Amino acid sequence: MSGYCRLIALIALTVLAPARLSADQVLLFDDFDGPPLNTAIWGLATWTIGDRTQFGNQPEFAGDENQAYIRLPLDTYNPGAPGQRVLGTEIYSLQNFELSADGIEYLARARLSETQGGLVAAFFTYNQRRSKGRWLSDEIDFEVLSNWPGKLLMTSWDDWGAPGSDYEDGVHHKGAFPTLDGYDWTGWNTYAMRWYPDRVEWWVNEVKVYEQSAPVPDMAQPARASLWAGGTTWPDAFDETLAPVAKADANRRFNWDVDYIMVTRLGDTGGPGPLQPPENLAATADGNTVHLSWSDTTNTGAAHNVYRAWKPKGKAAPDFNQVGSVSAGTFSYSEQVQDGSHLYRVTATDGVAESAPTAEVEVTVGSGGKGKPNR
Ligand SMILES: [Ca+2]
Ligand SMILES: [Ca+2]
Repeated sequence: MSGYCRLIALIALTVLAPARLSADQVLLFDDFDGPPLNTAIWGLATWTIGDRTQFGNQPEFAGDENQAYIRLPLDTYNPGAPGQRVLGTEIYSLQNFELSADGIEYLARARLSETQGGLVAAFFTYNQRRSKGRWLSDEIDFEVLSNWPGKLLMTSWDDWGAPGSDYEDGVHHKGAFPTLDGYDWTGWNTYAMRWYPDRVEWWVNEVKVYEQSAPVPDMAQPARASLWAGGTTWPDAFDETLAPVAKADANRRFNWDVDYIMVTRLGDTGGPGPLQPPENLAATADGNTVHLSWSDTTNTGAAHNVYRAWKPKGKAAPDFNQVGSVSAGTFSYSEQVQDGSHLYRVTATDGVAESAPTAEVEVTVGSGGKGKPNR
């Protein structure tokens, strides 16, 4: 396709593209309003994590006057490995959610009403794939480490396990562990991870508390929640007093309570609207100089492209070629042209997208007659 035809195609696409005003779309919602766990939505982990937690515990349901919720328990007595591993719980959505242009939000309301150290209570995403003999994982996390009142760990991962992967390398792993004003993980809080093509945001109680532009996962991700015991290889999360016990009557139980989990494909209503055509395009001639002017009240900060047409005899539609552009804040354009009649139109552009064109204006210079191709 010649550049000329490509330009026409671009304009046609611009005109035909529908306004992008999609609303949020809920992809998953579970209010955990009573047993049993909906196994059409959720799986239960059975693997081990760290060096002393076995998953496979059974969630329970509870409620108070305000809400019903699921409890993800951790027992220090594990009948499958007494005195060896505690028995934790992880639920994970069977559905993986694809990243979309306007973002995916993973939202949960949860509490860890415990004061025992060594617990890791997580709301997160995780997926992995096999590549060249390695497992590569993508992940976004909220993690409450019960060793640290008032703090919250937020991390993203991309292709973790690829050659060169290292903690805080900014490519495969990066995170933050701030103390948040007024934050108390022993009470109910909402936790939202917003996953965009160019960044990840972490929101607590509808306030953005952290954001980073790398790493950004790209694999489709399920929603997950878990409670486990940090291992000796993770000193920030480890507490030796949270130890596996050998006898059932010595068991202690801790719970990560989750009121609901919701996954939403975000609409684009939060961003600027699509570019609109400029208005009031007018043309005057002074000798062989054409002066164009227009106004633009809707595209703050946009530049403008100027197009001129030559309409060969017998051709149904004029062929417009871009002849110039002006930077933001300029609403006029002048040029020398050959004798003839010329058609003009103007678009707004932000450097990526381009608006539909204005209505055409015609101006005749010199002795008139048909204009010449402007190439
Ligand atoms: Ca990846
Ligand atoms: Ca609920």
